[in-house]
Amino acid sequence: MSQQTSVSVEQIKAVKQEFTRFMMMYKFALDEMNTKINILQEEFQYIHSYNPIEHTKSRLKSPESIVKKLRRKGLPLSLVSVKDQIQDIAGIRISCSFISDIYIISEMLQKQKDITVIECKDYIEKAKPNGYQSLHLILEIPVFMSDREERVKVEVQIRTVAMDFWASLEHKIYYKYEKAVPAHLLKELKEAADAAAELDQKMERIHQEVESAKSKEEADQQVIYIDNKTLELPHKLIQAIADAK
Ligand code: 0O2
Repeated sequence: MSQQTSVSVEQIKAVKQEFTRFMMMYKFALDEMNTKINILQEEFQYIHSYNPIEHTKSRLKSPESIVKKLRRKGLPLSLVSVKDQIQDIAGIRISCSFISDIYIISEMLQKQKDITVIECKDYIEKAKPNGYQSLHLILEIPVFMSDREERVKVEVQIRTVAMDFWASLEHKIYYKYEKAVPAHLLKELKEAADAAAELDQKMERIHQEVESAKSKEEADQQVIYIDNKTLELPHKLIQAIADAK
């Protein structure tokens, strides 16, 4: 059944237009941030010969979720309060293989000149009581549109595949039980989070050992890899560049 409304067709049209423009700003911010992440990923692959990012997922918060969040926080229903108070309209989740990659990616993003770091929450250093682990950044980037420049916030969540696996299951359970999760499941979830954290630490140790062996091997090979091509570096060139430093 459609809701009774005193809003005219013209008003609805105008609001739709305004809201679309508003959300487009966040869509462009996501596009920009995704481009930044792709560049970092590709550059990292060349330098370290492995891909630090398993996958990324981005989303715009739905109008319904925006309204729910405003209500939950007791904020007025207006675009101004959305822009000022809701930090995750645009969200990107980056899944990495190893814990060290999370901090490398985070550093690389935070160092970029056009990015302002609004907030950094480290739930890896200090997990939430339920076991949730992730690194959360609220970053602000400029978005250039035809008639104006806007500074737009993007929430970037960086975590390992194991942390992501756990968080997805916990999220599903939380919603299935409408936030009243039985105590035995909470306990099992916490144990699963501890097991995931232990696995991440073990994988990190193995990764560090393999990386240090790889870097010794690579120093002996006089080649570089660009655009999937192997290019031989003449010894004379290596010598000259090394001497010039
Ligand atoms: P959704 O549907 O994923 O977007 P905020 O409410 O964002 O203003 P808060 O709660 O201090 O402030 O932010 P925090 O701690 O940085 O968490 C924000 C997001 O992290 C959440 O967004 C979740 O995506 C994720 N998150 C945080 N804690 C947990 C957790 O215990 N389990 C899982 N599975 N995810 C978590 P939303 O808006 O709550 O939900």
